[in-house]
Amino acid sequence: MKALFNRLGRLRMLALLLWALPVAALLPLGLFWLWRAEALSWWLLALVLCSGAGYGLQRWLLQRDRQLLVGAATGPDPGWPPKADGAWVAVERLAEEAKPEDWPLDDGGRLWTLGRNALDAVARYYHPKQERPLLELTVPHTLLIIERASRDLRAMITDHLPLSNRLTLGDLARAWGWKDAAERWLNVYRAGRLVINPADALLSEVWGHLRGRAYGAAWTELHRWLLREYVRKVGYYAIELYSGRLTLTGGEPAAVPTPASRRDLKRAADHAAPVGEPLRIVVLGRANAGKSSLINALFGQLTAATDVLPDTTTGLTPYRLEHEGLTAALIFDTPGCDTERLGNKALKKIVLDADLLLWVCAAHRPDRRAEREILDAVRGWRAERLERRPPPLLVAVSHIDQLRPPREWQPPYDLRDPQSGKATNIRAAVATVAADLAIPVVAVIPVCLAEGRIYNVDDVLWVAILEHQDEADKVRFLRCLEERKRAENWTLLRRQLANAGRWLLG
Ligand SMILES: Nc1nc2c(ncn2[C@@H]2O[C@H](COP(=O)(O)OP(=O)(O)O)[C@@H](O)[C@H]2O)c(=O)[nH]1
Ligand SMILES: [Mg+2]
Repeated sequence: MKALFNRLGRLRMLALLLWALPVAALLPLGLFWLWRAEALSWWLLALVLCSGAGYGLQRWLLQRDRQLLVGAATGPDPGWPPKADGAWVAVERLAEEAKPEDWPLDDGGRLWTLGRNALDAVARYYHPKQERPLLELTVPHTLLIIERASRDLRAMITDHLPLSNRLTLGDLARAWGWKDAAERWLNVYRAGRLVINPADALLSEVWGHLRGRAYGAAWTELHRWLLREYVRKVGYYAIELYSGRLTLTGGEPAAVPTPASRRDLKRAADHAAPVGEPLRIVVLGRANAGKSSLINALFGQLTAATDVLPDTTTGLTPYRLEHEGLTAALIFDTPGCDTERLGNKALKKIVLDADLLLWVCAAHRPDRRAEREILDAVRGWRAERLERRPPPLLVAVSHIDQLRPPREWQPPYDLRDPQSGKATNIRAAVATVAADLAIPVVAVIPVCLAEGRIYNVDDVLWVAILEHQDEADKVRFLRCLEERKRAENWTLLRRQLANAGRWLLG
């Protein structure tokens, strides 16, 4: 205060005071007038009410902003393979631990460390044996993660924070830095005011205190949100990268068929224009269960699933399957998995290359022990590959027309409320198959596949297949990624070598 006084000079200070005095006098004069008019108590009441309402409104706005921030949290991607679950847990833990007091926003170096910690948590999860797993990341990949995370964070901030398009992080930090200086000046002002008007000063003191606290809380909240989102975003893209979904060359991995599918499409006599990678649906089951009949029934007409010779090496016979609402698909007929024509090794390869499995089980053949053993092995193979999603599995129970009484066949049958002996037996068969094969009842569909007696295929089985298409698409995506990454490594290496050559020769 003294310094200011000296700097401005006495006379200048006097001029300033004279200039400000009439305005400053308005407050005490007004209060005096209110007192004279006996309206001071009303004015005080209005002051209390207005302050209260203003405070309430501000609280509400604050809460609304907080809600906005809560809604704006990055979550794991539903298309990730099971292996990513653990990595996401690590990222979430790190995000929860990020405290505003540990990570000031005006220190770029600290923020970089926080981002690196997130990368490190994911890298450590995918390479637990490496001493410094972060070194496993190539430079272009690290840059790609940071670029994606920043781009997303920018979009989120623009969408969720009011005025953020005009605010920089520096602004926020600076505003906070000024707070101390401002507070010092405010204290001088407060003390002076207390002398002039004790009642008003007291109220505004309380109000100011509350407001100060509210703003302080909002700022801390915002800071914490930014830190958490930053960690989550970096973690998210690191997982995308490690599960192979983030590729350097970009593009949709399922846009072109894999070499295996290209071969199968040719064998399925599909001469149409080249499509993307087809969905691979595989029909499995014992010999004579009705696998070929099921494929015929799915086609809706008899396309003779037997007139194409099976591949002698894989035992698979591909058909091009088309249906309204289904993406391009190949359906594969297989020899009975209980026969010698389909060895364990071949079966495993078939299962790992499938996006959707249809298991056909005959209702009138009660011994399902062998079938259960094979199915358990299939489930084991599916679960082994954590970096891939397991293909969904549907069971079609065939030969339901041969259940007792065998002569009776008068569909449709209401299985929820069976009215006849046949309906009751079909329902019981579904429950038994579900228990024998350890499959949820909802995934078990009774069908009749005998020529001229096709039942439950068009409506129920097709609906179930279409319902599982989304999941099957995700399986297909990850399956294509592996293929794609293999191809990418070669393409990049070739390009880098060519560039290096040009540089050396140039
Ligand atoms: N009655 C009846 N016969 C069926 C049914 N499904 C298949 N079949 C017959 O069972 C036999 C074996 O069927 P197929 O589709 O060749 O079995 P796959 O060896 O599993 O391919 C054929 O004679 C079919 O007509 C069904 O639901 N009911
Ligand atoms: Mg067959």
